[in-house]
Amino acid sequence: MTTTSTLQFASKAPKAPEPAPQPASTSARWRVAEVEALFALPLLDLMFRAQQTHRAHFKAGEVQRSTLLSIKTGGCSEDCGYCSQSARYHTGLERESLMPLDEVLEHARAAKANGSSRFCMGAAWRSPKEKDLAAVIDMVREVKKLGLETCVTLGMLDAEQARRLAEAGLDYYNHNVDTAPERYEEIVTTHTLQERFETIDKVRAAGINVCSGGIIGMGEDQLGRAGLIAQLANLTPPPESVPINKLIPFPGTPLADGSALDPFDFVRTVAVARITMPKSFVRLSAGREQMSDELQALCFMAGANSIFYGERLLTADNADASDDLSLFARLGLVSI
Ligand code: SAM
Ligand code: DTB
Ligand code: SF4
Repeated sequence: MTTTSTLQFASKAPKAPEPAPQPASTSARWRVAEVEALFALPLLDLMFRAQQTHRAHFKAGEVQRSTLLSIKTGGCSEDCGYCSQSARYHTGLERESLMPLDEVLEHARAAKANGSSRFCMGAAWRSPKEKDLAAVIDMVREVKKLGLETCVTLGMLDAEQARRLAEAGLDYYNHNVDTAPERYEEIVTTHTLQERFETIDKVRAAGINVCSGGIIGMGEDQLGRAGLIAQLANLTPPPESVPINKLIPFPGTPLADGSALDPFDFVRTVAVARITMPKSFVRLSAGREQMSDELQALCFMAGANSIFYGERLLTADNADASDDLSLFARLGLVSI
């Protein structure tokens, strides 16, 4: 080591990172401009802050694993522009009716045996009909008996439906806000963002944990990502679980062509979610199959502490479980 280089280095003592913006008071809402300012931080400062926040609330390296199952596939009345399951688009997806209970339980047992702690059942409905809800309630009861946490995503609920799901022991309800408020109507026209919030409120009032997040890579800019994260962070309380999906472009959907997304902007979104929702589980969700190990490692450093685990998401392939196990081993991650 030469003295010159040491001296040069010492003369440029690292400056402490600029304090990043915080909401004005503890009860304050995050203003979109404050969240945008987080996005604008140099990546390494943002990552440092996200790690600090993460370590203040979670054990570093512990990652929760959820397994997804599509219990009713395709034929959905809604027109969500990203979705392979909307009946309005020709995506080549075969419709399937509601899966029988014994088949669901087979998948749930396999998920448990593979080390998942939560089993998430998804149905392509605008909202569940009475007969369907009764069947899903049986599924929730029986999956819970296996010792798994339960999550379902069934579309819009009324208060009574939420109460009955809670009574069956449902732990989480997934209902994403998906994008910034300004863009919602560009992506979906058959229901409103306000209706999404109403369902989230009913779920919360019934005592069920909320899982709500969004999709990155639908042509939004940094302001759009800030708008998405701000509305999630401003839920009181923020969702217990925040899935950050990367758009999987499906041929036949309006978003089939996708849009260019700088992978670092995906990492930034995870980091900003971590900082603004310090106690929430932030889940690295759809799109992981296309991500390199290095990109996923950056997402874990940015504060992601949950993944979907298992060969399938709902209709799309997920990252290989064996690749995930090897990645966990290489990164020293522990599943919880
Ligand atoms: N019908 C229910 C609903 O809309 O809430 C549940 C199923 S829906 C498929 C659940 C979530 O999956 C969506 O809100 C969206 O965030 C995500 N998703 C759907 N298609 C996707 C895609 N092509 N790429 C990334 N995420 C997607
Ligand atoms: C969420 O935010 N992502 C999951 C889960 N919640 C239901 C669904 C991802 C779906 C990806 C596309 C597909 O498999 O059809
Ligand atoms: Fe797809 Fe859910 Fe929208 Fe139906 S409501 S089109 S399943 S995202």
